[in-house]
Amino acid sequence: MKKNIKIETKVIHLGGHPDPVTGSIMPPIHQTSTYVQSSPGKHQGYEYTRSHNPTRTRLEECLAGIENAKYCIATSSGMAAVTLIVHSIPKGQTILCGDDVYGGTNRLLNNVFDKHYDSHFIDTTDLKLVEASLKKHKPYLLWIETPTNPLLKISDIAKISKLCKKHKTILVVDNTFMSPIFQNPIDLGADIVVHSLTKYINGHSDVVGGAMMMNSKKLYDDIWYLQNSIGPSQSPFDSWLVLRGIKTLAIRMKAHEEGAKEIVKYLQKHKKVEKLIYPGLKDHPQYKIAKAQMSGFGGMISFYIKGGIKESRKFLSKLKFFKLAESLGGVESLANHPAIMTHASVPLAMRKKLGISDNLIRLSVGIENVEDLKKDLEQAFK
Ligand code: P1T
Repeated sequence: MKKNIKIETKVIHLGGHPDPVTGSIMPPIHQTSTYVQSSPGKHQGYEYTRSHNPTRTRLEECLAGIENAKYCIATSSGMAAVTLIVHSIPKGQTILCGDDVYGGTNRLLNNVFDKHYDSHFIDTTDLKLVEASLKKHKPYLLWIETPTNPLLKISDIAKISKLCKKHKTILVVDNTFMSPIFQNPIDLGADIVVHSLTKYINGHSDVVGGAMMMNSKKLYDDIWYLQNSIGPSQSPFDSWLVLRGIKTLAIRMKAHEEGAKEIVKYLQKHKKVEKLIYPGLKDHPQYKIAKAQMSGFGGMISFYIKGGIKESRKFLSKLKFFKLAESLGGVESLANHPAIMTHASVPLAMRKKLGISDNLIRLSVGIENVEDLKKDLEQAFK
């Protein structure tokens, strides 16, 4: 059934079968830490909420289904999902990672897991470099974001997946920016898909959560073992909130994209914009790949404002509907200054090389009326 139904239907129905006891159409919140056993070891599949919880199970069923995967593990944050995956690598192995990733992912690999693994950061939009690095470093795992945070670079998932298979490297794709509505990395050959549920999937800026989806039972079992041992499982209430948020994911993503396209048109003509980055622009260096592997271009826009830190600060502090805050993907529009906020932990030399400079601004376009959003940007530019 799952394969034949469209994603707009999946987001409403997966994980949502009526409660067998009461018929309640919405799943109950199993706000419990433990479960009564009839005799030692005799239970109904649930022993303790760190290990399993029925509300979390509903969420995991839904998340696996919308990413066309067999298994899902829902975690207490996006970073918890990243941590569990990296932890599953045998000691002494090497990780290859895209050079432009969320600042927290960079920090985790550079400053936390550096005691256990070597990490190399490369531009994964360059397939020759990817192949050469796979040959040279023989990494256990290749981690990519596409589109990247914050520069919206696009990597070719299908081609990278083929290279990874050839070199026996696990390919992980962080799909947070597109959500399963616009991109399904498993279908393109990724071994694991990761999400910060905090963003589009929950969509209402009231939950921090993460998830990973995969088809391999071995990967699932190994990582679930770590989840159970280390403990960053998603709580029942937050699982329920995310399950509720997902129901509108399809219409929200379309509204985010519609708004973003209008804002892009407005920014394109603006004399105070030095450079605009959006995967749906024909002059985006990977436009063709974006068009082929994504079914939408999403709601994230990055641009360089003319000037430097002074102009960025002035613009950002004048915005009214666009709230100046970390995070993205909620119904409300957000603006972010990556160099000072989300990517401050990326080493300065790397930021400079990538172009995460003082005049780079990232927008997460919400689903407000787009004319109001444009007026907001205009008064801040003025
Ligand atoms: O914040 P958390 O739920 O732990 O998710 C981490 C994370 C993972 N992957 C990507 C692509 C992300 O963007 C994030 C978090 N990002 C922000 C908070 C941000 O403003 O970019």
